[in-house]
Amino acid sequence: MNAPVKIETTLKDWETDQEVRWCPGCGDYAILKAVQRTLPQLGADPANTVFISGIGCSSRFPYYVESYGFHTIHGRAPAFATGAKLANPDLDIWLVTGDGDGLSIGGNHLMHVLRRNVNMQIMLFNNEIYGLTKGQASPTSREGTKSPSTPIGSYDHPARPAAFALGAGARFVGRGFDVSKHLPDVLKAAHAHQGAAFIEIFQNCIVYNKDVFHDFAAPKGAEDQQLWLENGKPMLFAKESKGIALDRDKLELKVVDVVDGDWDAAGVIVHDVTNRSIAHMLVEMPFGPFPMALGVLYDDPRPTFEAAAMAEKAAASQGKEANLAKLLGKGQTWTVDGTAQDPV
Ligand SMILES: Cc1ncc(C[n+]2csc(CCOP(=O)(O)OP(=O)(O)O)c2C)c(N)n1
Ligand code: SF4
Ligand SMILES: [Mg+2]
Repeated sequence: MNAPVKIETTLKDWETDQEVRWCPGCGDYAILKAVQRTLPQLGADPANTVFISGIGCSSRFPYYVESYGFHTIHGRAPAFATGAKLANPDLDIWLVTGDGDGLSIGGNHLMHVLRRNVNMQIMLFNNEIYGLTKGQASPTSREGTKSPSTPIGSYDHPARPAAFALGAGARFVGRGFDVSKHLPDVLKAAHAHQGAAFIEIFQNCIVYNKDVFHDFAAPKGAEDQQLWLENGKPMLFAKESKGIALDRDKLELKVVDVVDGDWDAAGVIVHDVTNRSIAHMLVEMPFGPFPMALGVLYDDPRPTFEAAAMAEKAAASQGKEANLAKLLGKGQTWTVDGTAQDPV
């Protein structure tokens, strides 16, 4: 694999001439801008960058980024992305999926790309609804969600995308939301991670599930409900008046008050992105009693799938000459007598 060549681009270089088909005011616009702003900062090369999506409003994303892209089939972006990565490990791949695409029909595929640790950035736009098909409940819809498929209210217990990713073996789990000014930082951290980097992005579907994240993601006034995690920094929120501590008897997280800025005395823990046990607690932390955990929740790389695949291929073919005829003639062979019409 070659080291990626960094090139200079601007936001404009990543914009396409395609007509954007999202509803006016959809959170997808803000995510698109965040990505288009981040790519130049990464030194990304449009000729080496590929956006691969499934089906959904979110999955229209590749049309709007001036790079290579595949708008594939429902839930199958991970399979296409894995194939592309194996064919050319130098490609910089961004996978775009939705809560329906990635966790309903594509839950199985998403699980495997994560556990295999194929090196790519995986952005799951979570709007807790099927947007494209006019607002049916999705696996992340809250209990009680009224929708065309759940007219009296959903009684399913919702999946938590970040918990799913961590449980599937992801070595990077990040979270952000559409209009957050910190989203590019989460994207940059995901890009720096070697391996499958999973980012859950809360996205406002203003038509079918308006403002479901407003309690922590409203453009103004919700900051106190956001816990932005930074490696090596204490877990503080609400203007540093509160923090997250570990209840050592129950082995669970709790919210504590911080008096006079003395977070240490309050027992607030310092974020260590490599601590998998704490990461499991952070992804499960219920919003309401707790703030929403955002930023880089977990980041602890291990060797990637394609590196292992390339190494095995190189070892298996070392000192050998490629000979397809020999390969096909190897082992048991048969001579077939007769014909289909007159079998022996
Ligand atoms: C095989 C198949 N089954 C069902 C559909 C219908 N379908 C299209 S998009 C979608 C759900 C998309 O939801 P999500 O991934 O959350 O994307 P959003 O539109 O919310 O961004 C469904 C069920 C389809 N296109 N193909
Ligand atoms: S239906 Fe919802 S998710 Fe889809 S484009 Fe409209 S606002 Fe966005
Ligand atoms: Mg959705």
